Amino acid sequence: MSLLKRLPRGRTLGVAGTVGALVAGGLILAPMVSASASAGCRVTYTTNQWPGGFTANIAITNLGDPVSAWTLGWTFGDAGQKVGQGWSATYTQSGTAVTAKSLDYNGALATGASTNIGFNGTWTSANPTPSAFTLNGVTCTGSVSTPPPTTQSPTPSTSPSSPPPPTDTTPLAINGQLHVCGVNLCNQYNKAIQLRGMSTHGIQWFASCVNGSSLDALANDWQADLLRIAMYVQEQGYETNPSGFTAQVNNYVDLAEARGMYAIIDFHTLTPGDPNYNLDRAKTFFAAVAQRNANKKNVIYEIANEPNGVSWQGIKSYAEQVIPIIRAADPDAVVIVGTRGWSSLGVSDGSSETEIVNNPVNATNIMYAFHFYAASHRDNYRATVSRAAKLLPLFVTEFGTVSATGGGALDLGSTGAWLDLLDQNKISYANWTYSDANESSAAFRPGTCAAGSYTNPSSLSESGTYVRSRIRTADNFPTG
Ligand code: IDC
Repeated sequence: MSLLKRLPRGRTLGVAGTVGALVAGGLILAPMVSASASAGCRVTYTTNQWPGGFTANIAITNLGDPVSAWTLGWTFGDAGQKVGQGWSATYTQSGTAVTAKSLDYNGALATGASTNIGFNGTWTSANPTPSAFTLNGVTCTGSVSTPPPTTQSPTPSTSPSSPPPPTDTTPLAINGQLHVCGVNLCNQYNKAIQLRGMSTHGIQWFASCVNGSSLDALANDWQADLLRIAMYVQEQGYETNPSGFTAQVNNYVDLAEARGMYAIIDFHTLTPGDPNYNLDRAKTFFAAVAQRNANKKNVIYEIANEPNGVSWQGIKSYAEQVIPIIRAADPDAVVIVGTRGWSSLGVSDGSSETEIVNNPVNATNIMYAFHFYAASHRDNYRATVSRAAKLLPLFVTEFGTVSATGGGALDLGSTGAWLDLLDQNKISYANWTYSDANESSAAFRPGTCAAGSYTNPSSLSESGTYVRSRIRTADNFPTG
């Protein structure tokens, strides 16, 4: 894929302006002998706050010897302050004491190197500035030997804590291991990105459309970043042959990886809609795929396709049982949680994103799924996504250009409005389906997969022609 020409669009959380900035600085005695182990750190803690909530952004600079992993500790000034969803670290809180532990990709900090982490939190009676920052147990006071700037400085591009420039131009090579940062998906350079790609149809029915040749077309002709692997659990899916479907999914992960694409492993629950019906299967399946793919950088886990007929509390309970199983095997992967009302953020059940904002899944590095079918879901759904995109990390793991049946007439006006909204908010998406099913949502005309004619323009359906043209535009992944 080519490196891109559009500048990345910056985005900020839609909350009140910066109200607090603290530099935990000062002086300590510099070591007298330069060869002795030295320690020290500087922390800049900045918050945006609003009644009851806040976002904290924390810049950590290592002023001591290089470290390969770090734990930042601090003390909240008020017992009512609580860490909610965080990014770029694993957070634990006990009373007013908080620790943030580094992840695999940001643990190494050379002398003078900086890294940024953050979290969304809540507060009750007061939101005072925290104090007593420590890095690996050493108090962060700054250092007289290398006078720190008084404000956060950007990480130098030569810093050993920054990954080296990519040597290849595929989406995977450029972006590397992904993580959630605020409401965005971020790459190995801690920059917000949007992934655009296609979902398979049910792999129990359309395996003939997922192979080296079709994925060559997806990576090269479509210039896609992403393959979603839709593994139905019912309807002749996983439940009929767990080991066979697990192997099939792993094979597709490898095919995507070899072509520099990300792969979403979609546990495609649909009917019944309560994911807890499949809880034991989910635990078995995700333990296996997370262990097998732990060292890959291209895997994203989607734990329940479209919960329906189930409360948010029921979905959250399911997520809080499945996510730890994934984390135990593959700690740094992004996990996507389905939402109420067929992953409509609750809207199709008469609810809204508020139920999630007020009661988020208790886990870090997660995103929430939103699905739409452009001919069925229009302005009120778009208004919800516009609002929710400022509060929750969203991933459109499935959308159609057609009606929610997967068939019927296309609505390209509505599809265009949707994709513009997703582009503006850097929300990643996958289109239903990269198949030749005899339904208008399919990207290829019937017979294409048997013929292997994926790059023939006449093989594309009307939907495929439009979606390919949107996916093919330059990505402009930021690296600096
Ligand atoms: C549809 C398929 C269709 C299949 C049906 C039942 O397109 O061929 O018969 O599922 O398995 C979703 C679901 C997705 C649906 C799709 C279209 O995630 O499985 O696929 N859709 O109805 N949510 C909204 C629409």
